[in-house]
Amino acid sequence: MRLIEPLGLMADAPAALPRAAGRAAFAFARLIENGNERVVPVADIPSDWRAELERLTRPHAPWAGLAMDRPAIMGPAIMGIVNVTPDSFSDGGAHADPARAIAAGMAMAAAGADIIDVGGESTRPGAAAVSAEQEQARILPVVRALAAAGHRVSVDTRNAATMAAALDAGAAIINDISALTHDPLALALVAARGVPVVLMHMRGEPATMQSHATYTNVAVEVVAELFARVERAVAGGIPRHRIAIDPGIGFAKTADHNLALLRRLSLLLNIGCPILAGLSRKSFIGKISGVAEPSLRFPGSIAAGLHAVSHGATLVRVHDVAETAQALRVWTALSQRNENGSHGPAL
Ligand code: HH2
Repeated sequence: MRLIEPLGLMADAPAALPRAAGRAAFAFARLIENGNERVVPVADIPSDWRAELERLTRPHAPWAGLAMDRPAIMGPAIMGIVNVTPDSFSDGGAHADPARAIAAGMAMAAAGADIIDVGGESTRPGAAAVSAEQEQARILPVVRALAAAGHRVSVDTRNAATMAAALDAGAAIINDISALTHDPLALALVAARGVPVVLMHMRGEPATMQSHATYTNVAVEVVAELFARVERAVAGGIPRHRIAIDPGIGFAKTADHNLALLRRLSLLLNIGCPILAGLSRKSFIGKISGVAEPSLRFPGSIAAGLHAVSHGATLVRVHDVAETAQALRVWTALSQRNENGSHGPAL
C-alpha cells in the first residue's frame, strides 16, 4: 500500500495542500511504499500518486448527519461515553444503574455531545466478555430513553444481536471495536440496516490483545490493517461514506505504540474516512502524567484530544464532555481565519 504522510503542517500556508480534515495544510509529504520512504515538497509529488493524494485531500462527506469537512469552523464532533458496566477502567461502575446512565447521557448531550456512545461490556485489557443477553439488559433501557429524547445514540458492541436490538431501540450508529470481525453476522447486519459505523483497529480479543502488541512500524501497520477492514466492509455492502475509522488507542498497543501512532495520526487520512479518536482517560495518559486515577486524567485527555484534532481527527470520544467542548471551542476559534486569508477575530 502506498501512503502519503502530510508534513510541515501549517494553518495558512502558501504552496501547501489542504488535508481532507482540519484547516491545516501541508507543504511537504513523506511518500511511503514497500518500506521505502522519501520526503518531497508537495509540488514534487509524482503524478502517478494522484489517486493516493486525492484520497488524502478530498473533503469528507457528512458522517451520521455531522459535518466532517470543515472542523476548524464547525468544531470537531464530540462523542460522550456512557458505560453501563460495573467494571469499566475509566468510570468504574458510575453508570451501572440505568437511571444514572440515562441522566449522565442527558447531561452529556446538554454539555455539547453530538453523539452518546452507550456500551454494556468493558473492553479494557484483560476484561472478561459478557453474554449478549446481559449486555442488552444493561444498555437497551438507556438507548431507548436517550433516543426517545432526540439524542443521536451510538452503541459500543461487538455482537450482532445487540446491534440489531439497539437499532430497534433507536440507536443510529454502530461502534464496533472489532471492526465487524468478532461476530460473523455483524457486517451483513450493518450493511442491511444502512447505518453509519465506526471501525476500530485492534488485534485479537480484549482478553488477549496485549500479546499481539508487536509492530516494527506501528502507524504504517495500523493504517494497512485498518484499510483492509474498511475494504472488507465496503465489499460486504457498507458504503465507504458511512464508515468512520479509529486507531484503537490502547487496543493491542503499548504506551509507546500509542504515542508513536498518535504522532503520525494524519497517516490514517490515507484511508479516506473521517477519524474518531478515543483517548479519554486512557492508561498512556496515566503513564506520561503519573496520574493513576483515571477520572483525574481529563487535563491530559484534553491535551491529547487537541493533538488528535490538529492531526486530522474530526470526532473525539470522551468522558468529560463539558471540559472537552470548552477546550475545542477555544481551539476552533483560534484556528479560524478570515475568508480573505488574514487572521482576525473569530467571534
Ligand atoms: N475505547 C474503549 C471502548 N470503546 N470505541 C472506540 N471506537 N474507540 C475507543 O478508543 C474505545 C471504544 C475503552 O474505553 P472505555 O469505554 O472508557 O472503557 P471500558 O472499555 O473499560 O468500558
